[in-house]
Amino acid sequence: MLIIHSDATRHRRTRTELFAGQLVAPFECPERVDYIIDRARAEQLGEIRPPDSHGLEPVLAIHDKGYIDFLEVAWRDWQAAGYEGEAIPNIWPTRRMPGGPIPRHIEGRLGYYALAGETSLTAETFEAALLSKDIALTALDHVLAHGEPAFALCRPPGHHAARDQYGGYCFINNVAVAAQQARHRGCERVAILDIDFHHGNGTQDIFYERSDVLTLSLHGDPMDEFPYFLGFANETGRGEGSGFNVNYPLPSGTDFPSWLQALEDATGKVRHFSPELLIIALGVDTFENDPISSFTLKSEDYLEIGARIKRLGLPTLFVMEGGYAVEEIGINAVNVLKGFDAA
Ligand code: B3N
Ligand code: ZN
Repeated sequence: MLIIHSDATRHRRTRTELFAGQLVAPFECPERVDYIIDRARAEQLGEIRPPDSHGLEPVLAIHDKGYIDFLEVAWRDWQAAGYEGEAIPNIWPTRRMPGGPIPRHIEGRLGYYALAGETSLTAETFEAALLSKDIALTALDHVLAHGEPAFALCRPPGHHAARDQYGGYCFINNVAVAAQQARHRGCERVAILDIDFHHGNGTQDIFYERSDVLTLSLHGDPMDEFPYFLGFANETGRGEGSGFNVNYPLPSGTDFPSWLQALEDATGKVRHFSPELLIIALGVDTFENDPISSFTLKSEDYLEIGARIKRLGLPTLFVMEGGYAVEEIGINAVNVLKGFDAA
């Protein structure tokens, strides 16, 4: 399977993540990609190619221009305010003050455009987010041109990023940008199946009123897990999009047989939708030893996941999302791709 990868994803190395009232070393670190690419090479998974530049147009087909402009200048404005740490928000337009205009001050703008507070913004953030979407779009080019699968080794991840919000380590929604680009290039129906441990809130929100992009997500129950405020089973789409969003919130401790039941239901819905392209938001933070998640999948289970996805018989684009058990992330992510290739 073709892999799109860039060493430049290493340039985003933040020092801080806000967790449990402390600034800790971020779980989302450059080594995640090193382990995956090393494993892909060791397993001779396929050719590894760098991304091509795709510009901003595909991004602006999904994201708000004001939001993208903000990402571009946020670090400069944070520094200009005299702040020395990495940029994190500390006030939001919440229920009792949903707010008027977008604030001028960088603290107000950070709160306006952030959906959560754990993700630090730094000098490299904007470039990293652009590179990540180029990785996804280059892999998409291959799938569309040849009908063959491809793996976009994206970092930072994307599925939490909404039209005008970042958070959960995500800035540009790579799967959404790829899906919209596929629509633009003539695919009538696109399905996005999100198998990361966390609900793909950004992806859901972006396509919530559309029937041309089916979104499905298997994830930790938002009553107990990030992102807490979206991802419930009764969120099924709105208006034209009614019936085109499917959530599978699963309890803490979910094991592979239970997870697989949800996957089987989801793949049945994908089949029924009959998309021309399938995009897998591939997170492996469902792994038993993941430090921030609570499912119990084992490394060999990822082979079976790949095989089940292959059975759909669809042109398939894999896009990397989460996974923080760094030493096993390569084995687990590559097992999905190996399972797919072997089936
Ligand atoms: O949810 C967390 C979190 C939970 C448990 C942790 N432990 C036990 C050390 C640490 C953190 N943090 C909030 C940010 C989560 C972002 C998730 C990103 C992701 O993988 N999305 O798919
Ligand atoms: Zn995740």
